[in-house]
This record gives sequence, structure tokens and C-alpha cells, in this order.
Amino acid sequence: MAFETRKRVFSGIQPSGNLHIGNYTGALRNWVRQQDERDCFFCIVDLHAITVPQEPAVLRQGIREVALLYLACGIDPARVTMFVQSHRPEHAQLCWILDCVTPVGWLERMTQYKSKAAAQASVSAGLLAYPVLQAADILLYQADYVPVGEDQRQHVELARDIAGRFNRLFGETFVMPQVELPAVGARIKGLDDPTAKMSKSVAGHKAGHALRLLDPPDVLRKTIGRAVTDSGREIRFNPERLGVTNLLTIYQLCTGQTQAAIESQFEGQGYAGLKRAVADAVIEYLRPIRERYSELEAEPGYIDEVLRQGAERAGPVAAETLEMVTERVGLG
Ligand code: AQP
Repeated sequence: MAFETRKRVFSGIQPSGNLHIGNYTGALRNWVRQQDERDCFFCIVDLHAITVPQEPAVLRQGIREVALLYLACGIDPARVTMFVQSHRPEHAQLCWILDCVTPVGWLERMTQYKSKAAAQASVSAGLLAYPVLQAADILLYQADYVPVGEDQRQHVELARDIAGRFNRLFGETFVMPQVELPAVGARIKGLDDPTAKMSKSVAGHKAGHALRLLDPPDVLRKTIGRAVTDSGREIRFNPERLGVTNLLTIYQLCTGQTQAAIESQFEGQGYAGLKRAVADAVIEYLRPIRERYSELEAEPGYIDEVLRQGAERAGPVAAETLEMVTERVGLG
């Protein structure tokens, strides 16, 4: 298939903490699977990470860590365009123009805004505009598909609304992006609280919440051992039994088995046996990522060069869209 006819993909992850198994199953794993068939742009969205208070040194380190994890998880910079959002000024430039066509009411309705704002003493304008920046990221590359986890579905739908509004106001400009969710693992829950999604920022201050990609085996085993289940005994996929279903889903992701095979494997067993089996599976599943990460960490110059080349490759695509947008709104 010729390069030009391939469908375009954009997705990104914020360097807002250590990546967890939800980030892998919701996003990264699906990115890796499509890097040959599609024209992929995978970004480390650092501008999003400053919408809540952050430590500069921690953020700087986090950007490198996420970049190394992209590679450790199997992203190949020779086959995709992988770069840091702030290395391309077009993201912030397009965001401002889209800010000016987005009604505030659309942003105030976003569930992630409401929950993140509730946790802040002082809410920045940037936190409210977060999904507009995400729309700018996606629309700048005229992406056809956006592979993300369930929590980001509402933001991708908003990006479609913003694209539609811009196209109506100024003429057909943006490709309408489609959200792509994984069939399994679109919303992994916190092990300490299976009513809430697993989150990297929560994991930063709560031990026992997340299974982080770089956690050593003993930490993974301890976190799974302490996972909240319930007072029942049956080990089955059941949407009303959140804790057990979350553990079974993680097991399914790590082993690739069907739900029926997993249920028959655990029939008659107790939660201790389930947790032991999940811990063994997770440790083996994440082992190659951790090992590859250590190898990559040993050559720091390599990742700098990957990110420099990525930003350079993203440049002409971003500039072409921004030029068209600027001209359409009467600025050019
Ligand atoms: N629990 C999850 N299950 C499945 N997918 C998930 N994702 C996040 N949590 C889960 C997906 O991973 C990508 C990361 O996007 P992000 O960096 O914008 O972070 P986020 O969606 O806000 O969630 P995080 O990782 O928990 O970060 P914080 O705590 O900083 O908000 C997205 O594709 C997301 O859907």
C-alpha cells in the first residue's frame, strides 16, 4: 500500500506520572499493532501535563521516561512519527484558534474537567481548555483514527464537534476523527477501588492503586495481593462484581485466553489462588517491557535523537494544516 493512501492515526499520553497497565492496554498496545498499516503520529503530550500543578524537574524526567516506555513497549520510531508536543509550536497555535470557536459550555460539561477541577484548590484556564488542546493535536495531523481508552472517548467526540463547527464556519478544513477503543482493557480499574479507573496521577500518591509498567515483581505481587474484591466466592466475569472482574480482565489481557476458558480454569478456586495466578501472569507480561526499558535507559543520547527527528518529521504536516487554518480565519 502506498504511504499516501494509508489512514492517519494520532494519539498521545501525558507525562503525568508512571505509566500503568491501563495506559498500555487502553492505548500503547493498540498503537504498536497498527504501526505498519497506518501513518501513525504518537506524541508525548507534555503541554497537557502542565494543566495541573507540576514540579519542573519531575516533568522533565517524566517526558523522557514516557518516551523510553513508548520504545520499550514496541513503538518503532523508524515506522511511526514519535515526538514531544511542546517541540512543535503549531499545537499551541492551533489550540488558540480553536479556543476561539469553542463554546465554554461544551468544556464545562466534560467529566474529566469536573473531576480534575474538584481536586484542585485553584482551577487554571488551561485545565478547562485541555480538550481543545487535545482537539488541536488530533486535527493538526488530520487524523482519521484516535486509539485511546474509554476515559478519553468524550474528548475525542468533542474534537469532532469542534472540527464540525470550524468546518461549518470557515469551510471544509478538518478530517473528522474517529475514536478507536480496544475490545478488552478499555477501562482498567484501580486495584484499591474498582469503582474508579486506574490513574497515573492517583498512583503517584496512593500505593496499591495501580500496576505500573516499571514496578518490580515484588511490588506487582503485593499490589495484586491487596486488591479489593468482595464478599462473594464465585470467580466469573460479572459487571456487578467489579473487583473480581477487573482482576479477570487483567488476567485475560496478559494471557490472551477467552473469558470461558478463564472461568473454567478458576472454577471452584478461591480469591487467593486467583490473585496468585494474576500476579504470575502480570509479572511475565510486563517483564520484557521492563528489561527493554533498562537497556534503553543506558543510552540516553538515543532517545534525544529519536525525539528530535520525530519533531522534524511532524513539522511539515502540522505546518500545512496551520497555514490553511490561519488563512481561512483571516489571519494569513
Ligand atoms: N485505566 C485505564 N484503562 C484503560 N485505558 C486507560 N488510559 C488511561 N487510563 C486508563 C488511556 O491511556 C492513555 C493515557 O492518556 P493520558 O495521559 O491523557 O491520561 P488519562 O487518560 O488522563 O489517564 P491517566 O493515565 O490515568 O492519567 P492522569 O491520572 O494524569 O489523568 C489514554 O488513551 C487513556 O484513555
